[in-house]
Amino acid sequence: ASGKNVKDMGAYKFWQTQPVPKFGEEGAKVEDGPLKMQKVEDIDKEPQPLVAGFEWVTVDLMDDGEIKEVYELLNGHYVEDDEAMFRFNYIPEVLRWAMMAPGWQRKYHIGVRASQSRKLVAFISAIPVQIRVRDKTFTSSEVNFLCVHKKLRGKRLAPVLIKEVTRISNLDGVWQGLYTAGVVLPRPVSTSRYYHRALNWKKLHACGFSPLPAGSKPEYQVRKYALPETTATKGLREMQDKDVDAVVGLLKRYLGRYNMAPEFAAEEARHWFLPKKDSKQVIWSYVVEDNGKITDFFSFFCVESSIIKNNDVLRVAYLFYYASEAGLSEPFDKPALKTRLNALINDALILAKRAKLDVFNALSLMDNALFLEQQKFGAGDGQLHYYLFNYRASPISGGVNAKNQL
Ligand code: NHW
Repeated sequence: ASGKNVKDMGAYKFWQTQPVPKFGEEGAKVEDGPLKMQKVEDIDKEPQPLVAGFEWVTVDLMDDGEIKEVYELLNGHYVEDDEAMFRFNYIPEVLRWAMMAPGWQRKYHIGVRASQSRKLVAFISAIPVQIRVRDKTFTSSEVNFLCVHKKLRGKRLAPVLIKEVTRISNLDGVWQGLYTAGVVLPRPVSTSRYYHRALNWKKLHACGFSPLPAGSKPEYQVRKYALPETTATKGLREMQDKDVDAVVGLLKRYLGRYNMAPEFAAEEARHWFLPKKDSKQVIWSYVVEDNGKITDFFSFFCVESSIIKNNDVLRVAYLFYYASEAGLSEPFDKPALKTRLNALINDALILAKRAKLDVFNALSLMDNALFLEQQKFGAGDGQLHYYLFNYRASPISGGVNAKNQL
């Protein structure tokens, strides 16, 4: 999470020109809403020109050769940890899942090529999402995979890419953006911390991810993180296509407890949660069925990280969405939700281990504070900041941002 940790807007030459809230205004009592209003007819019809020798392209992610080029750019140049030990390794299956969600359009898979060599040297993408902030729901472009080749860093290409994805969105009548980053920019709407739970402690230790705590021994650590072979929750099974509507309904009610959340249409839930059986598994989703009723749901996905020093990969599970009737009782029953989430997440850990994943990550958001410690997650160094573009919203607690007091 490098970058300027200063809260001086003048330090942000690009961001100070953009419709984003400024530091220092956090406490001001203002209504949530757009910062800048524009009309489609006032938006440039053409992209900003690039410096000589480079040209804009759109990338065809259906094409195996082109997706491989995006894969290779990100594999060599995308996000690393502070010590440059690990770098995300987004395999094509994950890239397609992330960038070809319902509503995707090729024009949002924006690349920059070197004119002569045709090499892909920069990339940015977006997909449309429905996002609810408090009681308002709006369409926004969720921007991801911004990447500039290491040799072209520091040349102000990132702002040009960001302006291009903004222009394409605006021409579609989309005026808001949503994105996350490890770096501090003006100005997060919410901030979360990463937590990690070892599944394969030996491998995590060998690659330098998990240190041996002072006074401990490797065998103690292995024992600490041991998990049963089989899950414990009665009625737990893989989510199937027939569960989509029930999951959407349950999620809508459960996510209603938070100040900021996506709204999933059935077709989106199908895309995000049901594994594709014909390619490498990216997403795992489970439901609990009790007398024909879906009472609980959880999901996790896998993104590999390259271990830079030895050409191996870590298979990292990320907790995705979950929901439980236990959080929806009136009045709210916090101990009941805590017990239920611990049971569900313990089962998620068992299933992730069975899928040969090495570590399970979760953020300090949703109701995760109710299980992180008990399930032996440890706080990481990384933070994840959530941002909205052209939308002012008073800050949303990143810890546990449920409306119920937890
Ligand atoms: S966050 C991951 C971003 N990617 C990486 O970290 C990969 C490794 N790094 C790189 O490739 C998930 C480069 O370092 C990048 C910057 C490309 C990051 N977000 O070209 P210059 C996402 O993909 C600002 C936003 O010289 P560079 C979300 C920086 O503060 N801005 O830098 C992406 C400075 O501006 P300032 C970032 O190192 C969301 C300017 O870039 C940023 O060669 C995008 C410097 O540019 C970041 N992660 O390239 C926003 N990192 O004001 C979408 C740096 O300080 C907004 N910067 O002078 C919404 C648009 C849609 C709106 C719809 C209406």
